[in-house]
Amino acid sequence: LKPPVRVAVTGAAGQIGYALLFRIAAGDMLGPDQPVILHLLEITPALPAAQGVVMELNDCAFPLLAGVVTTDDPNVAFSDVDFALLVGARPRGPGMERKDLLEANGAIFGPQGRALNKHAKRDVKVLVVGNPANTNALIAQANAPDLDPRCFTAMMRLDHNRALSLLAEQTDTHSTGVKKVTIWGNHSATQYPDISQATIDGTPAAQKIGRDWYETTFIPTVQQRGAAIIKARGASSAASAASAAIDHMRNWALGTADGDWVSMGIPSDGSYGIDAGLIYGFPVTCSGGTYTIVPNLPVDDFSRRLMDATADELRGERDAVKALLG
Ligand code: NAX
Repeated sequence: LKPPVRVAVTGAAGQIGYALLFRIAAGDMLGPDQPVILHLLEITPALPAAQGVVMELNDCAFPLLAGVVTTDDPNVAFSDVDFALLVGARPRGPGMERKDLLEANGAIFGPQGRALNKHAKRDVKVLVVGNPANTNALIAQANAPDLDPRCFTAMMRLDHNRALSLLAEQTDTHSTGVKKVTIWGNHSATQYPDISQATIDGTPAAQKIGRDWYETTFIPTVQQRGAAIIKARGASSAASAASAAIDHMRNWALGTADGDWVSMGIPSDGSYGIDAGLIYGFPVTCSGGTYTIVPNLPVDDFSRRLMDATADELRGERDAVKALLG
């Protein structure tokens, strides 16, 4: 076994936390030879519930679980962490405008960014799941000036996995046969699920599915899937969100498969005409613990329009939280 690594999870007593922690402790995220010490961050009133989760974690007697720290102090939660999954966020309340939501979350992700800046390992891998994920990641990053900006990422992987699954279902194949799908932009209804480069069992996806289905069914279904889950379940995606978070971190830490890529929300370097610095969903490959944007993909007019629309939304969110970006 390797020496243990420290993995922080915020919102640990929430529904995604409950689906996530047991899989991390079981080795699904970092592999069967990697012990983990979990750092659970919750708000003070939720600490008793978090303690209940710790009791259950202990009751699993996981071979890879090397310790659990539970706290309501980000300075403790992020001390020496190698990985941080920022799940806890302020949900939209009744009558809350988007601007209020962004600001309420700024009050969470600003201080968490500062605590990461002070206490986390210098090569910490941060994944923001809590919505609005891309802009929350931007806020945390802006408040962590001593960390590499590339330490901060946002989750597009649930959208990516949804797209794989929907394409597989439509073509009567398995999601493992679907490659090179990209979710560009914001984790929101403006995201652009792009199959222009995708293959299904080795055949270009465009030859297997109709353009009309792609534009009028596939794209809106992926964009609206979160709302459809809420309608069906009466609660937002939790196990699938946790599974996507595990996939994101595993690929970032351990690499992506040859001949394929994944979608991650990462700081734009200006690639594909996206403003440098925006946390935007790109197609990436990962190796040796770093991610690289897949270069030189062709972008047609249809794609350009949708990629720009979701970038516009992210610019609007960035402007709305300008005061929190230092
Ligand atoms: P829950 O409300 O079940 O849990 C959130 C937990 O976070 C609560 O226990 C709360 O006490 C805690 N929390 C709040 N503020 C905190 C703080 N400052 N520090 C530490 N903990 C804090 O929500 P859940 O269903 O787990 O969802 C969590 C977040 O994920 C939400 O923002 C949700 O919108 C977002 N999602 C993001 C997805 C994505 O693809 N990026 C998909 C799923 C999900 O909707």
